[in-house]
Amino acid sequence: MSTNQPLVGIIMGSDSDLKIMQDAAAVLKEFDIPFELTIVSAHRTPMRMVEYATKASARGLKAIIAGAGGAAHLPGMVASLTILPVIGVPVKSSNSIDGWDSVLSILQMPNGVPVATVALNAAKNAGIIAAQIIGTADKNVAEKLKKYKADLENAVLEKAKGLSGEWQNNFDETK
Ligand code: RP5
Repeated sequence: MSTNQPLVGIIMGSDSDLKIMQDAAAVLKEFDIPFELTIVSAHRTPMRMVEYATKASARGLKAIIAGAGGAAHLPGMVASLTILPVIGVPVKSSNSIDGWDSVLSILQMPNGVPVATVALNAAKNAGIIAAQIIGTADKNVAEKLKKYKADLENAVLEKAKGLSGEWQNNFDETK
């Protein structure tokens, strides 16, 4: 990609979320998509959250990945303040009981204000969704996504082939 203007914003409620959220950044790096990453807390820095969300679109971002744990209000509140797609990452944090609190806080949004919620701690998938959003308008990213999918498929086919010698696998052996 030719510009360094961030297209995806990765935000999280605390630096303690970074060990999970860095997986989203790694995907965007892999797809060569410019991004920014910072801490925005819905509860501890509410005014910063409002400023971030309300200015995100005008600043050129195309999607926001928001991660938080426990009473995880950041993704939903950001979604309420922007027309950009918001991808929510529930984090199993130190203040999360078992992860379900984070999942449900992000998942159970009211009609009209969706957050595209990935699985618990699944920041990698959030990065892939963001890449897919960017890929709708960028053919280089779209090509990388096609290759990524093909690599996933080939990895499984190789594993299946590896099993065939030791285990009965009529499905592949008759091909
Ligand atoms: C949430 O509280 C954050 O997103 C984090 O997951 C959790 C714990 O934050 P710290 O107490 O570690 O800063 O708001």
